[in-house]
Amino acid sequence: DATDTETWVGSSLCEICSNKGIWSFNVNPVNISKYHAVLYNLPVTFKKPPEPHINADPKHWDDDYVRMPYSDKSLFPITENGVDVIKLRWKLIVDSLSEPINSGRELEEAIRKYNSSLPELTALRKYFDELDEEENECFFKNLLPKIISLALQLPQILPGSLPLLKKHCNRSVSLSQQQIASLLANAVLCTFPWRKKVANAYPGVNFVSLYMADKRAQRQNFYEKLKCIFNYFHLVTKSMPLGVVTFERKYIPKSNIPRWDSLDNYLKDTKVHIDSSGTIEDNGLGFLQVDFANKNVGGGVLGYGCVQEEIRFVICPELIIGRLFIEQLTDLEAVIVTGVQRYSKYSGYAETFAWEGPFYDETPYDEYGRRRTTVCIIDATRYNKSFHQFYPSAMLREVNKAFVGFSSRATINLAPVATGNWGCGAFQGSLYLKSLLQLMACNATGRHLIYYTFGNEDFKDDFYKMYLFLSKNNIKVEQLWRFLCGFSVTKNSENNLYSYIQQAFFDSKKQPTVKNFFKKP
Ligand code: AR6
Repeated sequence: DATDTETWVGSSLCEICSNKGIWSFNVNPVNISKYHAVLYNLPVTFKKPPEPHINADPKHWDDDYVRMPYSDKSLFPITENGVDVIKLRWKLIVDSLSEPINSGRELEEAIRKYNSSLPELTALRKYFDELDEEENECFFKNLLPKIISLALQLPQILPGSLPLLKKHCNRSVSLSQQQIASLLANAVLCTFPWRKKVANAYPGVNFVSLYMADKRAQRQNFYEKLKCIFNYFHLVTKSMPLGVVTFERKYIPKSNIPRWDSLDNYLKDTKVHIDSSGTIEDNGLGFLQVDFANKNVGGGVLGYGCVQEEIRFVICPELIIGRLFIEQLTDLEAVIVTGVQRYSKYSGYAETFAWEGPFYDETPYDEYGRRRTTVCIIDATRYNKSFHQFYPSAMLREVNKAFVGFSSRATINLAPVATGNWGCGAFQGSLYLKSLLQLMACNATGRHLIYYTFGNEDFKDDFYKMYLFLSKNNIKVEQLWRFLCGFSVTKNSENNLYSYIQQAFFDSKKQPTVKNFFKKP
């Protein structure tokens, strides 16, 4: 246990990492297959950005692949000299972005030339209005031309077919950081073709929704997000990162998920480290870092949100590109992203969030050329009425979701999970419940649990006391699950969950079990 001055309780990080060091954990390999599209040529050498992979029959306008803005099937109607004509949209994009652009207003005009019926891009204009002359000059003379050039090189940088990661399909995509940068440059310039209504299951990546924000109160968040994004482009256009990133969609059908009411693992076999200071991204180096996600990955990153997920996505903008090809998550699905880099420092949270300058990420690379940063995207459920989350079906949904996110094909030497108050902020879930469900999922997947309570000292102590109680009494997962289901019937306040579990355990010792009670003599 830690000394009095420490902010953590439980096992030390050294103990959890078995003293082998945090960079020793198993990683998922990059092996080209039907299920893993690798869009660059192997191996990654770090001498220059990986060469793009060219498909024999590239798909750039297809229902199973991302529709590329440069596809010759992408057409756009315009009126030229009073006549309606259909133009190649990519040509319009190239022409429009090749004209001089010196202000937010001109940038907006340029974007309008290849996007019909756009709303007013108020936030974008105001952002530049509020910068001083020197900052504006620096952006329009220096950075914007580089972003445009990166965007317009997309046909050369990413000539391959980029598959959509669709619902209920276990599939991975690996892209070079340069390919992601070029895609993101296109997203910032809003060049991606708009999808038909049926395809709304993809979150979407064009930045329009960020630019059009007009709620004054929240505009500050937009400015800070834009600073993070422009800082990313500043860094990557100065020195292009040479690594790669893998996005893996995971779906585990119910039949392959343990039955929680018969899982007889001891909870004490899972080690916990609970810290009231620190954050997942600052302190979770080498661990499986949970993103408190929305089923539309990235949540409100290109809109009004500015909590854990949105902040993570703007400081690590490579995550944002997932919105282009990751279909909305369903209950038994998660996404694992390996290799993203962090580019920005920040302070504050939600309305006080502020960009604090560039961040130089020194996370080492794995043998496949990815930073050893793994993000586990799992979306909790939003609850409007607290007691809804204690329905067994609701608890099952959450514990299964965490199980899908934490599970791995590897069985030994798995990184611990770095998580915290998942689903307990914007989504209003109960800390007491979600911590136990995450503990169960860690136990079932063979990972230890590192939990950041985000400043909550009382909860750090409460959760640890509960953990000690479960450990000392040799309580198994199945038993805990039954106590949780028992609690749901009492309709008790969530604050009483831990004391209820203790009482239920003592009662189970005293009384004959329900099964015996009903046995005929
Ligand atoms: N590290 C550790 N803990 C954190 C961190 C961090 N960096 N940031 C926040 N917390 P929330 P949710 C704690 O509300 O409830 C987004 O819009 C802090 O105590 O982001 O699952 C998504 O897109 C915070 O209150 O997650 C979804 O739409 C708590 O974690 C929705 O929010 C929960 O953070 C998800 O909401």
